[in-house]
Formats: sequence, C-alpha cells, structure tokens
Amino acid sequence: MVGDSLLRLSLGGMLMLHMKMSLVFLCSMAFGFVSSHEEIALNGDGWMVSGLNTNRSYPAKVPGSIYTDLMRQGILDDPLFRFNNEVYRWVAKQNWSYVSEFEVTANFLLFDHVILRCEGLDTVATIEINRMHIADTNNMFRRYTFDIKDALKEGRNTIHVTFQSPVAYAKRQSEAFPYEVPPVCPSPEQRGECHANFIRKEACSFSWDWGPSFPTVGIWKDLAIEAFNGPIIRYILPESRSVSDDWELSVAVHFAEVGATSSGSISLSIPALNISAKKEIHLNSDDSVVSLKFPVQFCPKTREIPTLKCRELDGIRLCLDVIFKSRNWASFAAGRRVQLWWPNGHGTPFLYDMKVTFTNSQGQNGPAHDLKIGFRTIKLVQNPIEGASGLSFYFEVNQQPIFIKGSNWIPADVFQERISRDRLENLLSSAAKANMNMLRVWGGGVYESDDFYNLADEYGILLWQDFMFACADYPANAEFLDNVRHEITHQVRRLSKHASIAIWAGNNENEWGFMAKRHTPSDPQKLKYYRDYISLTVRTIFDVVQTEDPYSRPFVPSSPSNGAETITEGWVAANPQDPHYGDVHHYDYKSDSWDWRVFPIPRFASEYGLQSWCSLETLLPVSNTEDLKINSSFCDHRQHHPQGESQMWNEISRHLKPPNNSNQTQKFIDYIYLTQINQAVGIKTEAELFRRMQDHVTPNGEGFTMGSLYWQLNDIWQAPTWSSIEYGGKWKMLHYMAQDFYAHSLISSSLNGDNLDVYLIHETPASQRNPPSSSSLKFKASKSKPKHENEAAFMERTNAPGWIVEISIYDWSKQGALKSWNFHVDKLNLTSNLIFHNNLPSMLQESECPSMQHCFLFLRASNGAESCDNWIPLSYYTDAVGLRNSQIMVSDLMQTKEQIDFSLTADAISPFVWLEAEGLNGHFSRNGFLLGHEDGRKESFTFYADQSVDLNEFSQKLVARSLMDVYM
Ligand code: BMA
Repeated sequence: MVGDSLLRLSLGGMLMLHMKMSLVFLCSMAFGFVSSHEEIALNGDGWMVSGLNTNRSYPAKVPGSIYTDLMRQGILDDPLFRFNNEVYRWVAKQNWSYVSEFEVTANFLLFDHVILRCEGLDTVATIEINRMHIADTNNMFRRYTFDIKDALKEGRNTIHVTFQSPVAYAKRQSEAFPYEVPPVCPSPEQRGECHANFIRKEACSFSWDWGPSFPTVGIWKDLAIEAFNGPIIRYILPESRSVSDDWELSVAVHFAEVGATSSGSISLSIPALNISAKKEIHLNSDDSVVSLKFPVQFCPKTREIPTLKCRELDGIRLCLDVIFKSRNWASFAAGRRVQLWWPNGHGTPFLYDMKVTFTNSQGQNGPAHDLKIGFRTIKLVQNPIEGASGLSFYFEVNQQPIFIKGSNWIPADVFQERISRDRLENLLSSAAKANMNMLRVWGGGVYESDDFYNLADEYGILLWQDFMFACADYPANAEFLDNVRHEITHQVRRLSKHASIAIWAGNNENEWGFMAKRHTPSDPQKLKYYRDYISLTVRTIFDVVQTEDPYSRPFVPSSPSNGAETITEGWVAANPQDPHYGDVHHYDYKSDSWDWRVFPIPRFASEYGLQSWCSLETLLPVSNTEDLKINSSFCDHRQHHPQGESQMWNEISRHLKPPNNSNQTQKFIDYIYLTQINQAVGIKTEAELFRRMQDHVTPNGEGFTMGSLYWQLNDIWQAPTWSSIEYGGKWKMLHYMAQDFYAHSLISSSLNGDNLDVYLIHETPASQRNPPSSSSLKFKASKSKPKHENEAAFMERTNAPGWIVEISIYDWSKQGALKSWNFHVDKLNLTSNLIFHNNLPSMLQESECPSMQHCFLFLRASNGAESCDNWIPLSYYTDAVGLRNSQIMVSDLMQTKEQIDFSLTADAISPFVWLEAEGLNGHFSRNGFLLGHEDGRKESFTFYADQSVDLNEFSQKLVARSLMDVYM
C-alpha cells in the first residue's frame, strides 16, 4: 500500500500529458442531430503501473500487459530470449496496480448513464475510481460494464485497476475447492504453472507443449467511459437464412440500459442492396433484443414474416417486440441478387457493408455500428451411412458439401498486445495461399481479436470455434458456472455476426481426456467429474449457445467427439475417438509416420501432427552461438513435448539418415532441415490419405473422410513445435507442401505391398457446381472391392475436360524417366477417383529399374486448365541408391515490384530442394520440391517479398540446398 501512495504522488501532471481523451460525437450537428453518446477513451500511454511489492512505478500502456510495459522501460529484455521465460516468471508472481487520470466535464455527468466499459481485463482485477471500490473481476474473456456515475466528479478523476498474480490466485482457488480437479500441473518439460483450470484466463499462458509460460496481467483490450441517454446498442447479430430460393436476413439488436421502457428508432442500411430503413421501436426491459427481419432477394410475392414471440430465459426476458412485414421495407433489394459468401477456393467470400444506428426518443443518435455481413448457410451433416456403421460428418456451405482443408490456430504471441492486424493478415493469407478453407481456433488460447475474425471473413476462412476450455476438468461450482455463462453469452453475441464462424465446439479434448486420460474406468470419483463436465459443457455452454445462436451454426460438445453419437451416449462417448463418428485427434510418435497404413481414417480429422524445428534464422535473435547445437540446454529448454527430440531423431533415422557434419552448428542446421522434411512428408502422407478417402470406405467402415485440419498452423515462440509457419511468419516445408496436398487437383498414390493405386482427386469450386438440390452427399459403402462408392451426385462430374495422366518410374541416378504409363481419363465420377491399379514389381521389371531402392515414382495429371504432380520414393532415403550431390543453377532473375521471378536447373536429381533468402521476409512460390528429374529442364519460381526488395540483394542471399548436401 505504501507503493500505492507513492505511485499516486508520482503521477502529477505527467499523466495528463499523455492522456488521450476523446469525446466522440457521432452525428454531425449539420444534420440537426445531437449525439446521445460521448466517450472518454482510456486507451493509450497515460498510465503508470507499480508492482505492489517493488515500490516502483513505470509508465504503462492500454491495451497492454505488464511484461510489455516492463520491456518498454528496459526492466526486461526480450522475454523470448533464451531462458527468459523462466527468469522473468517473478513478474507473474506478484500483484500489479495500474493507475491513470482523466478529466470529466460537468456536461458529461449530466447524461443519464455513465458507464465504465472494460472490453478485456486480464484477469483478477479490482477497479477503483477516486479510490471508491467499483468492482472485482475474474475472467479475461468477459466484457464488463459498471455504472460509475456516482464515483465520478467534475475535473480530474483517478482510476486504479489492480491485478492479482494469476498464478497465486489459481493456486488459492484450487486450495479452496473441496476436491482436486485434474490436471493439477503441466508436465515438467513445459516449465509452466499449475491450476490453469481454476482461472478464466488463456490456458496456454500457464505453458503448453509448444509454448512458454507468461501468465501476464493487464488491461488487454479497450477501456472507455461512456455517457449516454437512453438505451444503448451492445450487440448486433445479423443472421442470413436461405428460404427456398430467397434469402432472409434477420438482425437481432441487443440493447442495454433500457430502464423500465424506452422508445426510439433503429436505422439500418445495406447500400449495396439498396436497403435503407428506419423503424420506430419500443423497448420494455433491460437486455432487450429487437429482431428485424426481412427478405433480401427480390421476391414478387408479398411475404408475411412470422411473428416472433417473447420468451423468458434464466430470468432474462428476450423480447422480440418489433415485427416487420416485408412491405414495410418496400424500397429495398428490388431486382438485386445477393452474392453469396463462399469459403476460400470455392468462390468469392462476398461481404456487404451494413450500418445500424439507434436514435432515442429525443432524436439523439447513439454510436453508428458498421458491420460486414455475409450471406451463407452452414450445416453439419451427420447421417447414417448405408452399408457402414456410424454417421457421416461433413459441412455443407450454401447447400454444397465442402471437403474441409486446413489446420489449427493457436495464439500468435504470448502477449496479445503485440499481435497487429498485419501479423494476423500475414498468417491468415498464408493459410489461404496454402488452399486452406478452415482454421480451428483451439480452446486453450483466447477468443481472438475482431481483426482476426474480420480477416477470416475477408479471406473466406471458415472457423471451427472452440470455447476456451482445454485438456482439463473444471471446478464446476455455481460461481464458476455463472462466470462462464456470462463469458459464453458475451462471446457468442460478439462473434456470431461473422460469416466465417462455422461451428461452435464446447472445448478441446475434455471429453476424450475425461474418458482416456484423466480417469481410469474404475475411478470411484468419475461420476462426480462427469457431473461437473455436464454442468459446464451442456447445462452452461450448450445452453447459452442454444439461446443466443439457435439457428445459424452447429454445436459439438467437444473436439474430438462423436458428434451426434456423443450426445446419444450421454454427452460423453465411450470412445470419443471412434473414427466412424464425428472428429478425431490423432497423434502417434511410435509408428512410421510416412506409412499411410498406420493412420486411422476418420470421418473428419480435426488434429494430427508431427514436430519439427524452426529455422536457424528464426532462432538467431533469441539464442547465443553455444545454443545452436543438437541437445544443447537451450534446445532442451525449448522442447516442451516429452521425448520430442528423440521422437524426431528416430523418425529421421527411419526415413532420411541422421545428420553427420562434424561442425556442430552445421549439424544443427542440417537437423532442422531434416526435421522439416520429416514433418512435411508425414503430414502430406496423412492429408493425402484423407483426401483419397473422401469417396471410399474400408471394409471396417472407416473413411468417407470430409475434413483434414492438421496441428498446427502458427507458432507462439521460436521452438520445436508442430507448426507449419514459424514465429515471425516464415513458412516451413510443411506449409509449402500444404499448397499442393490441399490444391483443388491432387494426384496421389498408395502403395500396399505389391499393389500400387493411384488416385486423381479433383474438386470443383462449390459456387460452380450444379444447383443445390442435387448436391447433398449420400454415402453408401459398396460391397465390391476395391471400389467403394458413394452416391454423391454433387461433384464435378460435369463437362470438365478429360485428364491426361502420366505415371513414370525414375532411377535416382539418371535424369529422364525409365518408363512412363500414359493414359486418358475421360470422366471423373467421384471427387476422389481410383484411376490406376497395377503390380509394382512388374512395373519395375518393365521399366528395368534394378530395385525399389534405386527408383521413385513421378505422377502427373493435367486437363488443359489445371495440372498437378507428385513424387514418391519407393524406399526410404536411408536405403536409396544412386542419389548424387547436385549443382543447382539460378538464372533468368527478374523483378516486378515485390516479386522476383527466377529459374532453376540441376545437374542431378535433387529431392527436397530448399530455398532460403535469409533476412528477406516473404515466401517462395514452391519450396521443398524435386528438381532435375528431367535433364536440363528449367523450372520457374517466384519469391513474393513482404516488403520491397533489391534484386541484387536477393540474388546474393538466395541459397539452395537439397537432401544430399546434408551427407557430406
Ligand atoms: C493436442 C492439442 C494440443 C496439443 C497438441 C500437440 O492435444 O489439442 O493441446 O498442443 O495436441 O500435443
């Protein structure tokens, strides 16, 4: 407390200098309107923070958090440098108080309501204004609003926000709880903190198997004081629904501070659809919802919109008081057709600007709300499959089945305030460039920022949105559940306007963890934890989702789960990983990850992954020279997955041979490259299997796979992890390979003993397919082997031109094919088509290939407009015979703005050619490819730079290596 008084003394005029006070007048006086709303933004650098046991205070920033505040003051160096995640843990173990001052005018206090609006406090905070206690908070995912009118005075005011150590708080909560709630602590490799499940805070800030522990505190989102008369709009939930051939847009507007009754008018406009409407409304309770409903596409008949009723839920009256009939909205949309929102690769993700404003009965305008809305439907289809057990599990967007291709998203930084829109755009555009159409926002991080969801809308990236519960049981007492209820209500209302969000999931791996990890079948306590799981997941989370977003999206209780089957089995399935139902998470670090036969073939793979190291370039800023060696203490410190290094080493030994350079740093560089090859090929093997199995089912009913989300897209720090993009944005080899294995057209083989099967997978963009009526997938397992068919009427089997296919065998030691099998495929009947079946030994004989070790397969298909290729070694590189060191030559360098084109040739067959241009941010058109299989053939490449780049500099920095460069 001494620290506190010191702190206040030290504020003085300095804070006022920095304080940005913005009065927001939302409507121009020129139009004769008066604003009913003014706002004092408390964001900015007009803050001081003091550690309650250090007696010192430092300038601070909002939004922000204590680690970045201390970094700016030079108290902390880069927290990600070497071992600093542990060295700086003291920061999270004490309490911190933020203080600021702001000026309030007499007029400001004349408004009916003066509210402190906290968009995000991380996490356990006490708020005081002029040293008057306002509130205590304990959930970083909630928006809090507090009436502070009585606490304010004209002139200078002070606000204190004091945060408790989240680590200490979680520990105290767990001690006060009547029983242990597992998992208590993370594995020692994670070097993290315990009891993350006892605090509603980003779980991975207590550490994860790919990330450090930085349980920071601070005001992590906007903070403002707003003053207004009459009700205020808090959320707008547009929902578009397709009604026969037309669309219906329904907009629910949530109000706060209604009082007993209020009236006014809502204006809503969508200029591109000629919609501009204003309607009188009457509100009769707090938290009122007004629902505006109208058809959008021109429809000649007069349509009556059904009257919606008021209903009572948990003491909250949800009242749809205003019902519009289409004729009330006479002027809009005549003759205008709605453009649909399509996922990436399936059409344009079209968005419409919409503006909503409330004007109170005195004619005063509230803030204008600008939204971007998309017209699309989403359905999760779980139907019985004829001839196979289980249910289907696939998404239909705009009534078209979509094979989901993507990966999993984790927080992009340990400190949310460092995640700019540019960084997010870099990551989301990278996902789109790798032909992804979905990301799963994983449940151990945060509900992401508005920028993230806006970008997902723009890029057509569907989102599988977990609620933020992961890998744990939770203390489901009344207080905790009430806290969660507020959190889920806020987040569903905040997020459901986004066209990108396709599905809600109750949590990450809590159902599976409950059944398979945290409790043995004979655990006598199991029922108690089961009840807690149901109270949280079903009675709270699902209940809120049903209330707040009842129509527009599917809900699964957990990921993975058996979907509908999980619900039938009482919300926890006997085997949540059953491949015949729902989604599956698959990790196996023992079997051969390059052998497709070891993988389960689920209906939908929402996680599967392998680790690799990030590049030396990414590690350099956070390491010293002595760290850059295999098994250094730095490497050990960064590896949070138990046995992670030995698993990668074993996999490399199995597939590629371990690195052997006598120079330790070079050996480490080679090791990084080999881990990336191992990861890329492993994930490629699994992803291709899932795509091949879209239309096929095994005799035991596995298959008809309709989704592949590998673990994980991005990184939170520089370390060995499962990511395909490094911290800082550099693509790993996996990300380059994803461009191909997620492309519309894919030629892919499966070798099983002597049998070689080749599949051609071709997706027609959903927006170009036949009308919806003929689209839905009806899976049917066929008894005849090897062909298993589904009756999908939806796909492309249209008038697409025929394909020319070339299947060749090459000898590693000779440029040019030994033999090729060329044929024509006229018509594709399915999305995934078995187009070639042969006996490999006889193919080897025909091509005079001496042995499997000497040769590889090269596959190519083209239909004039599109082409794809693939190469598959017939033995692992450990045994390959004939591979030689190669010279890779660069030519034809040419620059157009931020793009550099060039050509490459190689004088020997070179697998996994890896290009780097150290220090230049950007990515290549291809990387990790095969070069030189045709003598003298030039291949073209492009480097897409993030910033402008000099051609000379690029040519000096460009380095190419291939597999044999490792084994000198
Ligand atoms: C799954 C995920 C994450 C984890 C990953 C890799 O369990 O849901 O919790 O990081 O696998 O182990």
